[in-house]
Amino acid sequence: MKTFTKEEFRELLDKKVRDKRTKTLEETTDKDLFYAIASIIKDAINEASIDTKQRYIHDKKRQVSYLSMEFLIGRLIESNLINTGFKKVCDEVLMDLGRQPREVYGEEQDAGLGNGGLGRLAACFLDSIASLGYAGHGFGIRYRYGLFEQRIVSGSQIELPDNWLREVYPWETRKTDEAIEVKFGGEVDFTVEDDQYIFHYRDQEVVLAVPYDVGIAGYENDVVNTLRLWSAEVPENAISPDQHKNQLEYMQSVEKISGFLYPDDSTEEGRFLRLKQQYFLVSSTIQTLIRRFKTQYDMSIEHFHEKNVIQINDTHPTFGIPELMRILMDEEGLSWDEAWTITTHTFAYTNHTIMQEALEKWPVDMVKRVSPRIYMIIHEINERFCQEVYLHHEELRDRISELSVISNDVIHMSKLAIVGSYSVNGVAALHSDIIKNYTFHDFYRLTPEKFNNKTNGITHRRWLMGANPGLTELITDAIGDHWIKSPVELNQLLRYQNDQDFLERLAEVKLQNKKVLQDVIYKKTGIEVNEHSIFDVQVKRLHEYKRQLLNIFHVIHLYNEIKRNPKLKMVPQTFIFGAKAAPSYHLAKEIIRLIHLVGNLVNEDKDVAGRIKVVFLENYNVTLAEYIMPAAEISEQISTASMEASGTGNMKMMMNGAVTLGTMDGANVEIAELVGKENILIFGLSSEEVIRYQKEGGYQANDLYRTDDRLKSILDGLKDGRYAKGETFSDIYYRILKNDDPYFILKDFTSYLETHIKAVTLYEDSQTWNKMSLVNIAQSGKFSSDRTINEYATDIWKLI
Ligand code: GPQ
Repeated sequence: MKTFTKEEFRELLDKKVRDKRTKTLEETTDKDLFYAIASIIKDAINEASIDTKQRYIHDKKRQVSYLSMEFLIGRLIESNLINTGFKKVCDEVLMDLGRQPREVYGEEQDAGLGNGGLGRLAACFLDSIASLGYAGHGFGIRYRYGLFEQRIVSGSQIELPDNWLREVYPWETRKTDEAIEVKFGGEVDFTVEDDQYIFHYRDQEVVLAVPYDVGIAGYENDVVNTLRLWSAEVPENAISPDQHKNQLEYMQSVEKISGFLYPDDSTEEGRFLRLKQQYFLVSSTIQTLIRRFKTQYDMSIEHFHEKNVIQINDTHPTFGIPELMRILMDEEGLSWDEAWTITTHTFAYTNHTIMQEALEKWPVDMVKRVSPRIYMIIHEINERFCQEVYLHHEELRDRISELSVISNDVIHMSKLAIVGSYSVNGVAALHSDIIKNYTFHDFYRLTPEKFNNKTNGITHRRWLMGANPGLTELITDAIGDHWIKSPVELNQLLRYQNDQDFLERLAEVKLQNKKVLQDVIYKKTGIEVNEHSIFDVQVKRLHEYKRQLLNIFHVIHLYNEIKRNPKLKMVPQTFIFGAKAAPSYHLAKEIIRLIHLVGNLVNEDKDVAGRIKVVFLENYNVTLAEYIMPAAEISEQISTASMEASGTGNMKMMMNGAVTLGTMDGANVEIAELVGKENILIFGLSSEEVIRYQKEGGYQANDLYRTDDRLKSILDGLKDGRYAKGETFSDIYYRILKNDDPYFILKDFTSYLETHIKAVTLYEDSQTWNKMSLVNIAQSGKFSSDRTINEYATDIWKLI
């Protein structure tokens, strides 16, 4: 990558603002500067992207395609500045101009093309793939509207459309000449010629998939890979098929395919649209990969899998398996067996959940409507698979109905993904064990060699270097900058465990970051928080299994204690929440309302006198996370054990020096192993205990409600309106007492409480706490997504 002196960069910036914004530097707004800087970066990225691509073609590189319905990118400007090496000079030039770099970079709209962890993981992976120099590209959908913008009105969540493309998105390039036709619906029949089935397709709806490419720059290595986002358009000159009234309506119905991330799944129409999105992504992507293979590699199609691996991010892109079969057979003329060998050597599947209700299932009828040929192929895959089990795996004969991909006219996508892939991985050690021993145990018995673990990671370039420059500098001052290319070397920091001076500097960095967040909180909510209070943070999607309810129950308990004894001495604590609830998830929305109303009660009560405060930050997104993670002190990772596949917020906070207060779930288990039990706060049931209760029963929430006065008071308050000026929360109350507390909130309450008391005691001894914080940072190198991607590249993708 080019390097610039300050003078050169300033000159270039001057030229760009004149050229792109018809202004002089002096006249520019922050937005003008943002677009001018983005344009400078993009020129450099484009150059490097051309070189990277030519090198891959020349070397006939084996490439990985990461298929995901979600990429939760956030802003790109800072991470692009870091990776291209322009950050320092750009910051300096802006400051010379009397501008605040953070304000200028803040002009970028978040690209929120994902819901939460799964989508953010995909974005971190792209950063690591490029930074490690692997040939790998992302494929997703360019949703016109990303994850909704959350507003809170009288404590309740309201969703607004996320109009992220209102202005030009500076990082994308539209590639009309590489558009692909995706064909939906219609009918298929076949004729037999020379013992070969020939399939004939009729009356299909043709949709044009137009790619928008976003360059993904590696860290100071001149590598630029691509994230290709598909947009749905009406093909030129296409005329509305009969069922649509007019051309405008037809265009709108086509464009809907890339209209919204996660269309409403509470209606049949919304679910059908989601299915069309999935097929749209895989068909356009796989057609492209086949086309590239044929033009760029001098090999026959039988060798496709030697040069391509397709990683599917959860089951959402699983229709890629029958789609590749279809293209290989119907368009490339291969036999079933030839096509199956190639397909099952191409796909690798990552599972991200064991929650039964989240395992995708599609009704046969719906799949037939999207593509009858794809359904036919799935049916045939399953017939042959069941036959194989029957004939060659006698020990599993009585399990065939459980193994079958299709049952009761429903397609089980995880089963299809396992049958069609050569690798199946979970995202943390515990989760991968649960998959093998419980969720997919029958498949594990059948093909144990497919199953493996790849513990998640996060890019330390965004989550440490980008979000926490103060800590980055402190670390580099102490141990040099080797850790940037080799994050496990953060463990060199362990040398400073007992260095009082260093620990104080660490605490000072944290305090400064808390002040920055304090300011954000004040601007967004008007709440004044004490920067010396403990910043206790739970930020993640709102889900019952993540147990934000347990957290707010604890707050209610503290409030009750203060009311009972107004003189109670207490270390000040600020409980910070950020969470979006799925629009149709009623209970999740009720929990948001509860957090708000309890927050109002606590924050306004004179008796509390600032000892505890509750902050709910509206519209939690990647950018907000970049302010929160560096300021967190207690990282709440309190899912019901066995239910959080991995978690990645836990890693982000650990890397920024927070201490985890959590259950033995997901990647928390690995955090605990690394830092040792004196540097983490663990509570609650183990995953085995939870799984045993689920299977065998034996836990009754009502017993605890009756015998524990603290719980009785908290729960009764939900019904009598005492927290919320008469407003009640009966649905939450009944969920716990009538549905028998499916997430074990009451069961884990006491140990959660005790662990908080322990946390506060440790915090009061600042030397001890700072040391705990340091050990967490020092051991966080494992959770760089560079480690994760090296494992994928070696064990699954075979790129090296
Ligand atoms: N996850 Cl299946 C999502 O964010 N969305 C999903 O649809 C599914 C999983 C999360 C999972 O809950 C977290 O535990 C993981 O850390 C994350 O995926 C990335 O693997």
